Amino acid sequence: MNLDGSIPEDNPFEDSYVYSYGHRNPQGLTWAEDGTLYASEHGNSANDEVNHIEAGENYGWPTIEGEQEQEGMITPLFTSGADITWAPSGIDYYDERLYVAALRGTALLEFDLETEEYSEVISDLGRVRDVLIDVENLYVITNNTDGRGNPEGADDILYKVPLENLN
Ligand SMILES: [Ca+2]
Repeated sequence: MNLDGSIPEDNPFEDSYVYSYGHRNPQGLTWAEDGTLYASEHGNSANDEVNHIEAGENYGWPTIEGEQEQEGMITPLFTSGADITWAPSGIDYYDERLYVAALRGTALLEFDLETEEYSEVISDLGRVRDVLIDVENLYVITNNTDGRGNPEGADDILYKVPLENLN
């Protein structure tokens, strides 16, 4: 949607705000410096996803999920698979990597877009709801008091971590 409420002229479907579809429970959006759009999404049971979003594409739900494939539908860049739940929430981009807050994964996950591998870079904070990266620092905020976590006295907490301390 344009900021004045009108439909962008280059949207993929005529007279429609719809940009992409077949999403199940998307929780976060972020853009790389070149304008590439990414989204995090909860699967129905495990099969969580990180997708590269392109105009007019169908991201599969409810026909396919996780690593399943079908013509005309997009299989995610990354999926937790059928046995692992991340419950991915907020997402941010930095230096060819995606950083994703994981509620059930209770970690900050780093997805390397070049090697297509991922790892936990911050853990032991409980449920992580969102992540934001500025020039030199990464911020994560926990969500242990949402009724699904095990809050401690000081929860919830916003943490600031220098990027140079991540790896
Ligand atoms: Ca999907």
